[in-house]
Amino acid sequence: MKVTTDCWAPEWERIEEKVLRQHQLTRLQETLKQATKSPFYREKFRQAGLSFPKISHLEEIQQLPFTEKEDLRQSYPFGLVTVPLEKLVRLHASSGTTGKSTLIFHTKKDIDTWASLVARCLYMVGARPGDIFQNMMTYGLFTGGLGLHYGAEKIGLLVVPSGSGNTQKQIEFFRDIGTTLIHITPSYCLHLAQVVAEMELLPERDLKLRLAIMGAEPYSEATRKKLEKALNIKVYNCYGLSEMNGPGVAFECPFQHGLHLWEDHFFPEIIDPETGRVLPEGEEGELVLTTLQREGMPLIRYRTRDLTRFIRGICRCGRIHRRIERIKGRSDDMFIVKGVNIFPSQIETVLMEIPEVDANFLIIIDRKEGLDLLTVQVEIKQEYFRGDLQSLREIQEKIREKLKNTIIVNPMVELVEPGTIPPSTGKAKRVIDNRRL
Ligand code: DLL
Repeated sequence: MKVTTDCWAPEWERIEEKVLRQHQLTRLQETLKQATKSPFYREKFRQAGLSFPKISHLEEIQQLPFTEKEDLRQSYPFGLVTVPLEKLVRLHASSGTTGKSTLIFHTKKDIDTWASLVARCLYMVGARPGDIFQNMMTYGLFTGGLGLHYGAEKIGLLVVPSGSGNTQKQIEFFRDIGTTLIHITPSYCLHLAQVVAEMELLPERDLKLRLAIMGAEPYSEATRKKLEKALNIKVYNCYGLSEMNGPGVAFECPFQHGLHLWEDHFFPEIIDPETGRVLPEGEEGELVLTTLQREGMPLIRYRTRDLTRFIRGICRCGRIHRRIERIKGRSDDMFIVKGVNIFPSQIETVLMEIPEVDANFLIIIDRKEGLDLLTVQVEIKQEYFRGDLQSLREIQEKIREKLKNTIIVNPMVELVEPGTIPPSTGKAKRVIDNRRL
């Protein structure tokens, strides 16, 4: 593989460790000063007995209280804002929340900083002027659309803000204008690949796609491989959350051994979600992030609920920004069946390694007579429905066995034809837990 190690922002991407840590400390001190301008943090620090928190070593951040999603809800709408209204230029909101939305406000400087960060990510994986970038993420309050848009324009890519949905039209664009780069959720991309096949297009013959940026939800290596094969593209993982701007918090470099978390913008910690203690490097836990560059709404020790670990050592690309492993899932995504903890990503990993499985699956949990029942509906490629019943039964049994080996619980497996489960064009909803209804 030809690997590009060029940087968009060499002064930050090639920064030395010592200089980076000093920069983090300075930025952290400034961030704390800025945060205290918001009513929320003034009160939070007062309650923690810190009238003005001072930090002289990075480790001292551990003495500061966490910020949680619930804090943002309680402070709705402006409680965490640190600048006058006339300095704010953009509002985004976190997806998938119940009750009050989680609002994030940005100044002009925040938006510019975010765009530069995204440009860094895209450039790192080889996006260059001349690329045609179809941004197939929802534009709006969700950060996936606008977040990548400005970074891509900054590099000078030709941006097609097509948004999500209208899949056939999107594919016509691929063909007619020669799209080379897409940004899409993995679950929507699985559906896209299905429609490309239905339209009888051969990616290597009919399309010019070469790169896909994928994130906003967890996906396994098996899904990546499946999509790379189906669309003849290279897939790069992009992580982010609205509370930390959105996409671009961490991104894979061409060596694809974890995602570089941009430590000049965010101070990361991995904690034990139960005790809140910072874990030794390499242990899996919850990612906690502090903004280091944000002006309009800095966040201190924000609990992401995302589970990951730091990968030890320096990446072969030379960037010293620490890498995190692909996100396993959110601690609040985990469900318990018959006392066993299960993440949807475990089920996804098993299914996407099975060649007969098509694009989509759904996990349904019921409780009957006090017992939990786990059903996994799986779309199987059309050709297997043309065969005999016995071979379908064998596929069903194979899936059940493989799932049971991984998740311990014995699931019921239902095989369904492609297109039976409504496809998602954004973040997929994989679990229906009827016990919670
Ligand atoms: O999903 C921001 C984003 C947009 C990231 C486009 C990447 C690409 P939220 O809607 O606030 O923001 O959801 C954030 O999505 O806490 C994770 O649980 C999950 N998530 C985001 N990226 C990944 C990823 C956007 N690469 C929540 N892998 C986060 C796994 C991801 N989970």
